[in-house]
Amino acid sequence: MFTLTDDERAISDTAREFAAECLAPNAIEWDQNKHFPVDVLRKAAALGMGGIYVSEDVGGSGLTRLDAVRIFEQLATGDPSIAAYVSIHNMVTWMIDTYGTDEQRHRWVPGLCSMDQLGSYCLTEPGAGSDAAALSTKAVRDGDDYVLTGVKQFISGAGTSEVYVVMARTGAPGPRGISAFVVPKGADGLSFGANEKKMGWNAQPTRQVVLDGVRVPAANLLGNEGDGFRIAMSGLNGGRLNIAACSVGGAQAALTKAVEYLAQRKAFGAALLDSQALQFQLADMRTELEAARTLLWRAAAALDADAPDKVELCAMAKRFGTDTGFEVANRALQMHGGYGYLAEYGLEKIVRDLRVHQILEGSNEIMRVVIARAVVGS
Ligand code: FAD
Ligand code: 2MC
Repeated sequence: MFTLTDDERAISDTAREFAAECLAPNAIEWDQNKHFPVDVLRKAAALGMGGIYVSEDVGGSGLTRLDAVRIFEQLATGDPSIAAYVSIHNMVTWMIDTYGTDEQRHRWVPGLCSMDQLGSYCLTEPGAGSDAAALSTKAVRDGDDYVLTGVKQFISGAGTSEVYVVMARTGAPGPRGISAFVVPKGADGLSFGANEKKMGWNAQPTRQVVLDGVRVPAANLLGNEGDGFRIAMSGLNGGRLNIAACSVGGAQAALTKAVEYLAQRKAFGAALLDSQALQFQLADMRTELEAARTLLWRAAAALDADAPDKVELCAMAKRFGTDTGFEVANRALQMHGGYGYLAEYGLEKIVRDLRVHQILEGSNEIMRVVIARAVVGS
């Protein structure tokens, strides 16, 4: 697992080169102008990144979760916000590929893999975030259709995306009363809130998705009635790994910048890099990132193998990778002194982008809930 084959190395190198050429040079400007670079996303898709672990018969790349975390780490060295959106899009695409009928797969997945159509994942509501099974958006069967009514909160890509996977209640309270639907952008009654003003992740939109009697054919139901929560959660296992990979990649870029900066910055008659106090900090940052990466690869291998402990391993990797990534990036900012606080150095943007990874795709407290349940056996 720790020695990459030539193919695996080539996949990771492709993502790193794409990040260096197409993401990094624009990342600060996209953040400042809140620009969502859909054209650049399509370039990533042309390299196979729109459906990384999606079947090849519908346009996917057919790679592993281990490949995916390496790709997302590399993408995030150029721009964590864009890498994270590509991760969410991949989660949506995988859910339709995995739980859709052949007809659904052929209808929706090719356009998602090419990123001609973007995808959004709609679980959270104003009144149900961490306690996702308490969601109240309703889907009522009416003849050959379902009619969806409710509000989804904080939806990444919303307004721009063409394909929305929406979790809605078709049955009793609790997780087993939830179903998953594919809702296309043009549906009557579907509208979007304002683009939220955020601390980070400014290069991708976050909006409410408002469903006001949205009618979709019953053929848009993914799986069976009542399967929606499990579909949503199984999508998130990989999503959590990818988000942690984005934290590791963002933090690695910050660490690289810190080493370069300390080498050229003089104080007290020498380069700051000569200070052993700072060298020890760099050593710890490198070590902690390597530990996060190692756990991430271990969890990705468990997901690939469908191991019995995959859920808690994904939660551990998400909790540890996102906390470590944020701490390392924040220390790299500190090493830049006042310049770390200026936008043009790119450090403060990485810190702002990585902060939200500790909150979303299941907050790090919820990751502890998941891990603790496995530890105590409840
Ligand atoms: P709450 O659930 O209200 O939690 C508040 C605090 O209490 C948190 O710190 C939480 O960890 C803590 N807490 C809650 N329960 C417990 C407990 N049992 N034990 C200990 N602590 C607890 N959602 C989507 O569905 N799709 C998206 O695309 C999406 N994108 C997002 C993009 C951004 C920029 C943001 C900010 C959020 C996004 N989310 C998305 C929503 C995100 O998943 C939720 O914000 C997150 O799950 C937390 O839910 P909440 O905000 O309602 O917080
Ligand atoms: N993988 C597969 N199945 C899972 C699962 C997982 N990670 N987590 C739960 N399930 C299954 C579980 O096995 C059970 O199945 P069954 O009905 O067969 O028994 C079912 O789902 C219900 O699970 P629980 O009984 O554990 O449900 P509970 O209500 O106790 O909550 C909890 C579980 C707290 C872990 C869940 O609500 C959760 O993960 N909350 C966080 C929400 C979240 O992650 N939101 C992210 C939104 S997306 C986002 O932020 C983006 C940026 C895209």
